[in-house]
Amino acid sequence: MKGKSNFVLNLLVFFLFIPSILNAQIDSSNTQQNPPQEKPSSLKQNAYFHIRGIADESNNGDNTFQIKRARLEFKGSINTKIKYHLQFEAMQSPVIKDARVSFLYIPYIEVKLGQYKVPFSMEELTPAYDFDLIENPKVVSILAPFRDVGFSIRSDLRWLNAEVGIFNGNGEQLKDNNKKKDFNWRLVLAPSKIYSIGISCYNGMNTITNGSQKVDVRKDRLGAEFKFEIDKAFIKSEYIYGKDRNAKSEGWYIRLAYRVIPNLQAICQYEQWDPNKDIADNKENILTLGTNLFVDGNNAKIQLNYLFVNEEGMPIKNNRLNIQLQIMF
Ligand SMILES: [Ca+2]
Ligand SMILES: [Ca+2]
Repeated sequence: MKGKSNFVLNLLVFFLFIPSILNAQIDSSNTQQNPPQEKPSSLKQNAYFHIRGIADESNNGDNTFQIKRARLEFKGSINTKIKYHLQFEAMQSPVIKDARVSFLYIPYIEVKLGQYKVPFSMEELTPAYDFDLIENPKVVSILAPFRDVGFSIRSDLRWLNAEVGIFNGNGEQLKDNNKKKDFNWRLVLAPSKIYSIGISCYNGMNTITNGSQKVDVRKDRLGAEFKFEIDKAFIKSEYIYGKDRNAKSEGWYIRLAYRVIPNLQAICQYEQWDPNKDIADNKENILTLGTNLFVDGNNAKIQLNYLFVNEEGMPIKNNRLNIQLQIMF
């Protein structure tokens, strides 16, 4: 796996730098005659919050209203070559979610630095105000690496988007607790505007405390994703495999959505989650039926989801109803 990863990394670096070298040559001749005009800085700020209601039929499940998110976001650029993104979660005391700077000095190349979502899985990389459903599929919320501190290099071409990154491996706002850095890449091909296909890979090392001993354990992830989108409908699907120490887990989902009328979207998702591949009959199969009512686009949106949760072994009463109001301004 490691040999393969290195090979793919070399291939990625090769593809990432070819266009930049070619364009650097073209640009160097152009810039002598026409030095680029620096644009004034820009700032786009927004805030959004989620008011959620949950009715879970299981004995110890939630039956509650809650404020799920209250986020403040500042995005913009200092000049044509430096962009930034700062996001706070303000539910209790403010917590930094994103603190990222992007350098755009090389054509087609973005160098990102700071704390942000690790490039892995299209669902994980979707901002929370754009989620199709109230909850992420279980495989994404459990296996996909979320935000971390580090840096990555991204190249966005018309039909190819590639990103390679190195992160602490410990999550949001945490320093590294070992000498190893986690390595990650994602490659998405979009040969046409209506569909894209991608793969993500993550290889890391977690240091855990076992009694008085510190032990290094591997954390590996492999993901595949597919999206097909036409005017009123889309299909999205992802598969993620995870290995933590020797435990292997995996899951997938397929989601269909259709705009019944311009303001109303109907969604159906089927997902499967296997928390341990070495144990039989322990998979969870969840069917989610949902609607999104766009009262005012994403600025005022009401989401209603019902989850039919089916266990492979002994069935449990644990279906649930989620309702969420999103306000964004
Ligand atoms: Ca580390
Ligand atoms: Ca059940």
